[in-house]
Amino acid sequence: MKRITMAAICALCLLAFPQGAQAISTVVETDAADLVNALLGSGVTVSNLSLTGGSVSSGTFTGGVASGIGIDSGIVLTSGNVNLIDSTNTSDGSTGSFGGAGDADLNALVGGETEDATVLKFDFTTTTGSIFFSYVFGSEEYNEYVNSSFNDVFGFFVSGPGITGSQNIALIPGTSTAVAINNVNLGLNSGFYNNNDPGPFAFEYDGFTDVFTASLGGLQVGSTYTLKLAIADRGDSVLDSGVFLQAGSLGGTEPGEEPPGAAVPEPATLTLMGAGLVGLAIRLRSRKK
Ligand SMILES: [Ca+2]
Ligand SMILES: [Ca+2]
Ligand SMILES: [Ca+2]
Repeated sequence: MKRITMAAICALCLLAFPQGAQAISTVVETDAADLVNALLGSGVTVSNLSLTGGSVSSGTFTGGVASGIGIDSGIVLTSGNVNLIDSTNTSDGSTGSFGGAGDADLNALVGGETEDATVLKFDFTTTTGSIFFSYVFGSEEYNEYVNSSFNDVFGFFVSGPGITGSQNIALIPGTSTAVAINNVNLGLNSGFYNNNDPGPFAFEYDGFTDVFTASLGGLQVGSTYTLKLAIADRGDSVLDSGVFLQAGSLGGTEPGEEPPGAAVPEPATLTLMGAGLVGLAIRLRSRKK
């Protein structure tokens, strides 16, 4: 009861917060090829694309720099509803709950069952022996549910020749620690964390990371590997989390570096209009027995 009362007070604070004009814009996209093509840069080729998740749990976004998240455009995978993201922080607990299954690799990362997983998976080859891409992780679980069992998580899992099982390359910089609610927040690795509760960013999620680069070297040039991008709720299926991947950043060289003998790729132009659906739900959790 105390939790609900506090949530109601926080929600009123959020409603009173001034609304900005430059919110991030999102559009639902559930075609795996369209998502991967938006992410793809140079030095990597892809095949065997697949997407599992909810009907509105994946999409594209624009206006990310204006909103303050540090990546201007790209694709977004969530544990809920991408339509809830494109506003200022209007709710303390925006939720898309689609009754989806969890993901075994994510269960292993957090030591328990996950729910509402969205998984984009494909095979790739690299011309450089490496892969790179840039991303931001954000969540509605911040800051109230830090260090609780509601430890929403995502992972970028690479498998293939020379790799035992699968290797998660979504790590806090300079560590072997997975990026998750309980691992990067106001109290832990806070230098990589941006608080948005109740503002100031034109973005629904209550907190988010800096822009991180996922990378893996030592791959065999021309050999086929699998990359699985996965995100899910932990503890229950409510309060969304999302990972935002930069358009054109999946490539064989570090973002911002020109590959040997190649022209600098033109940034993909996305002309996408967002549908403005705003979640105003006060946080009321429905716990599993
Ligand atoms: Ca959910
Ligand atoms: Ca929020
Ligand atoms: Ca959640």
